Amino acid sequence: MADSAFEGNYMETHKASQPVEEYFPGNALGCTQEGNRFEFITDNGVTLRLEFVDPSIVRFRFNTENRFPNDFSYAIDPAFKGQKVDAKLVEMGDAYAIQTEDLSIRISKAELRTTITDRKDGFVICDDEKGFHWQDHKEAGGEIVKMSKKAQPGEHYFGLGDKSGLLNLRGQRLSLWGSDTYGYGPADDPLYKNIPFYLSIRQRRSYGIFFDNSFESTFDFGKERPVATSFFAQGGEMNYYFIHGRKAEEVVARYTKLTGPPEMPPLWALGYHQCKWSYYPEAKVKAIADGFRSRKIPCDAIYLDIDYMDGYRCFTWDAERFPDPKKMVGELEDDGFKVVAIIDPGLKIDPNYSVWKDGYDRGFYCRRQDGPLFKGSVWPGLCHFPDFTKPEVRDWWADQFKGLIEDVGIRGIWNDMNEPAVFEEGTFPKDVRHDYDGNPCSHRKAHNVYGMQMVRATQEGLRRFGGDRRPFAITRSGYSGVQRFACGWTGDNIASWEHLKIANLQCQRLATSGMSFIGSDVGGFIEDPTPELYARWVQMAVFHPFFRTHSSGDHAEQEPWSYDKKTTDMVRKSIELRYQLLPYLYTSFHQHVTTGTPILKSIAIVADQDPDAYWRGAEFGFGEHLIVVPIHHPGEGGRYLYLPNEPMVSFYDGVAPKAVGKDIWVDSPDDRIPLFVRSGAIIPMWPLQQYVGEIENPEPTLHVFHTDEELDSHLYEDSGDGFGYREGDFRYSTLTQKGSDSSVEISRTWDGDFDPGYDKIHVALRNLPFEAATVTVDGKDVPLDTSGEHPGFSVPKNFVAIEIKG
Ligand code: MIG
Repeated sequence: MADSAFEGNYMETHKASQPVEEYFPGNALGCTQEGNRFEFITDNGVTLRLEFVDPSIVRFRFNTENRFPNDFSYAIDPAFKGQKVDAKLVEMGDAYAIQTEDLSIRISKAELRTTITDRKDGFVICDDEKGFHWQDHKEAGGEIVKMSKKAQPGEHYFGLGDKSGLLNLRGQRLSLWGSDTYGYGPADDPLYKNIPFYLSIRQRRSYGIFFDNSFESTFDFGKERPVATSFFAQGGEMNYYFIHGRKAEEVVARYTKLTGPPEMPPLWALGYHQCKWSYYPEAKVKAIADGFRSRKIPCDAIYLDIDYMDGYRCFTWDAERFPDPKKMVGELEDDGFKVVAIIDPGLKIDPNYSVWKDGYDRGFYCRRQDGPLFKGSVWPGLCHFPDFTKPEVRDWWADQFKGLIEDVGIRGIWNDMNEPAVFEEGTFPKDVRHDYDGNPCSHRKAHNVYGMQMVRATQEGLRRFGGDRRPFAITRSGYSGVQRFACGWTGDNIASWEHLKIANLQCQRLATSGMSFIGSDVGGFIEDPTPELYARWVQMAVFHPFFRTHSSGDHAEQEPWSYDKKTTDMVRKSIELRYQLLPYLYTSFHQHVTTGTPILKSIAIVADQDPDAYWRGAEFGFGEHLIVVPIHHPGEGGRYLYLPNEPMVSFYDGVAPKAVGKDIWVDSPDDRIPLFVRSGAIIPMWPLQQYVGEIENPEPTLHVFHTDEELDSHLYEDSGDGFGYREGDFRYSTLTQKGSDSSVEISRTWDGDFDPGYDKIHVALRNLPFEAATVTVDGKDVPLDTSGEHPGFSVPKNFVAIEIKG
């Protein structure tokens, strides 16, 4: 029993001296098949339900009482479509085998242990060690359900949401129990979000495990015992999905589809955002806005933190600080600013506060086990907390947004403290009751989904009162699938170089865990950054889908111009690059939405066949064709870095790196970080704007990076807001470049019939290795313009073929 003392041992901390008894499934008595579903029963009363969700996803559900509880999950996307799979059951002497075209799943008759192999070459993909087992949860009832799989040689683990340590999880043990962790460090765990999904990468093969269980859970990647990767939860079912993929990126995409990608965000939300705890009164908010326009630093959104409210009462305004919010928001809108406001879950207990009173009268607040309402202190003082796991409560919460959104014109809602955080005890006591959408339970089960259900209700409010606008919500906490409802930020970090690095790791990791629309508090929330740190952080965050500076009020100013002129100029230049890259980012977002593919791709995912990439953390892919490498240390005029083993060039000057597939030194001046682009890529960019929509129908420029081979790139266009894109009002172009040392051919096809409104598209040749003698567009000769920064030419918006000859 030596190893059982660590595996999810709830008793460990409480009654360490008591021995823990572990139970195992016993011997299979038989197996039945019904279409995609197989059911095994054992002589020990254990049932395993194995179901093919589609050819690459297999669900495993174990029950120890021969009686499965209601099958309900907040994570699985209701829009996800399974697929029928042709699966055959074979009985052998000591095992059963289920065979599909791709996979063979062997289930041992003793203890129901699973071995998943590739049907074609017999490669063992994933193999149970102890397999399913459990122990009784003496205090709370039910079981601590456990699974141990072999940690295979050469196998590495990624994902698990917002963890702040090394990307590669092999050797780590981490837990999921959403926590408000002000000023967390690299060793702190758990943090805010709860995403029980991990990705296994090994040469030749990847797979993922999604443990859909919302109780507190723990994942041990060979820390206690190097031979085993285990996961377990303090209650509920052993209910997990095995997700197969030949490429690591496919596994992430499939997990993201299973739990649901987000919808397209409003395009402005991909611009730069400025936040502070707090900008008030109105005059201050306007001065900040003017600060951007007068210095010509692009910005799309400005934030109101908790001080806009009347005594921190949600859905109210402080009448002195903001006498006419509608007018203020309107004036900011005229100047291209969208206003985002914060909201917290706790509602102040105050009979004169109508929102609290209404929720109280309707019985919408969480109660303790024996009946009384749960009370906890947050900013407004003692509060009650809505039970967001109840559909009627979510509907009521959504209704509260009429004032902010429809009447005042607030464009986005920032959901804070939704772990949920409570000052006294950190969070709710474990006995607090929740509806869990008609599956009543305690806080032990609902804690990790509470924040997600809050943002779900908030998003509904944005939809309900936002007219034709796409909802924009932000969340601090969440469970798998939360990406359908909100983008996220990584909470209360610190203005330190270590935290710049942590922000890089966290954003990559969250993208690996289905949440690509993610960013950090740029510059750090706590304390104030040096000018150099701030500039380096902005340079990295240009490549984080959610791009927002935020800082706490008790520290220094943190606007792009709060430092010296050199820093302001560098920051401006970086934010300008972000605005120029918006069509590329928007295209990546579309790919994320339609296929689930992540926008940020850790280098281990990009180079999943190269073990040299598995322990790296700095380098990451941004969209289809860019590789970004932040500078993590002060005073560094360059760094060692690794690039995937494929032809690429520097984005800045089109020059090839010294080598790919191994460490090289790359210079990096103060005003930019290393940025590489795959040879053959076509990167769509926009002219500079101070905010999205400043230029009506901006004409894109296609930046063409030469190749001797062939490569596809894409451009997605739609109206930038509203829902027409769902009905085909978009245009998704595929641009194929074929090149040689004396010619380039670009051909184009597209889906959708969106008319982008402009006339021309521009082409910039970034590193043509020969002198162009002729340029032909759709059969007509076009003159080459060599007067600009890059040689180029213009083409009609509906061009289909370009030929350049030397
Ligand atoms: O207890 O609203 O993480 O971004 O500025 C602190 C005030 C509450 C925590 C958030 C932070 C926000 C702050 N909030």
